[in-house]
Amino acid sequence: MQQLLHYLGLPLDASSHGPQVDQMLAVVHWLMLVLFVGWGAFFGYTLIRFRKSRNPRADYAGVKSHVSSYLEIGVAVFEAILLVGFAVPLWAERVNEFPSEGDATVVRVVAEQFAWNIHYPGADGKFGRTDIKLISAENPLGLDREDHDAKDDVFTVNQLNLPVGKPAILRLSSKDVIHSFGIPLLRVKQDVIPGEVIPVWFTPTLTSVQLADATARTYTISMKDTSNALLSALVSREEYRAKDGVVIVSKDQPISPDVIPFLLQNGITEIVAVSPSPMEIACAQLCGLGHYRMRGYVTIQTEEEYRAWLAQEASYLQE
Ligand SMILES: [Cu+2]
Repeated sequence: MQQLLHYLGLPLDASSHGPQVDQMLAVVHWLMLVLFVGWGAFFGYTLIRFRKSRNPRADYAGVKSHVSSYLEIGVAVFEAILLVGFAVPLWAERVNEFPSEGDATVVRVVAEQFAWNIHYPGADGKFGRTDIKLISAENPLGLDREDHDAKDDVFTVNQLNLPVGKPAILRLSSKDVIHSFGIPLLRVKQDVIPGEVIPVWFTPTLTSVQLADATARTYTISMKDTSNALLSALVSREEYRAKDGVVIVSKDQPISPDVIPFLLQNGITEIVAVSPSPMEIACAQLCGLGHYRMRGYVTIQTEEEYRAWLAQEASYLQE
């Protein structure tokens, strides 16, 4: 069933709790498949069994057997088991068993129409004071730089970086309307409500590089425009050189339609490519006219890369 779900569009899982969510999805889909086939067959049976030619007069007493009631009870019991045995324990772990903040990466995520503001506490690990009156285009969080704790705080817009293998706690809030924070690859989705701070947590298990390797596919190139339009939205996962050694497409670079003839001239007919942003934050709540562009990018790094990135972001503060 998992294979089938992946085939139908279930993305790869890149979080430690993801397998439980996927198992739940698989079990629910099995139940739905059984119900669909079962009730469909039952419906077909009743159409034929109680057809007009065989039953010219209505039977006002109706069915005496209790088989359908027992079936109905059986389905209800199975659904109760799904709920109590699978869904509730899974959800309880998500909302009750938060890791301690000392062992986690803690980040604030402030949604607005139509962007995700990401607030890192900086080296001191403390989030600085924010004030609604200080909010401006340059200061979307309203961070009070006079506040001692705020001096080293770093923020980004639509770019969430996290270290791999370490729990991440995200404190979600909204400046305006209800949004929904969703990262399908991390099996995370949570509505973001103005006036409330709602935490979510997860542990990423794959770095963005590993994810790119896992999701890269081989594409056959040709002179057909349609396939090349698709390719131009991707980046190459490998370097491709001409016969004389000149690089035609570099690794991690976009594949421009202009280079396709050169690739073909050099006997290259297949190219390994991947989405430039394999992991995205999608707003999953219709939040206004710009909802479609409320998209953030997630980069999962090794601990060292993450620290280096944070240090680099912090270095811009001095300038
Ligand atoms: Cu939104």
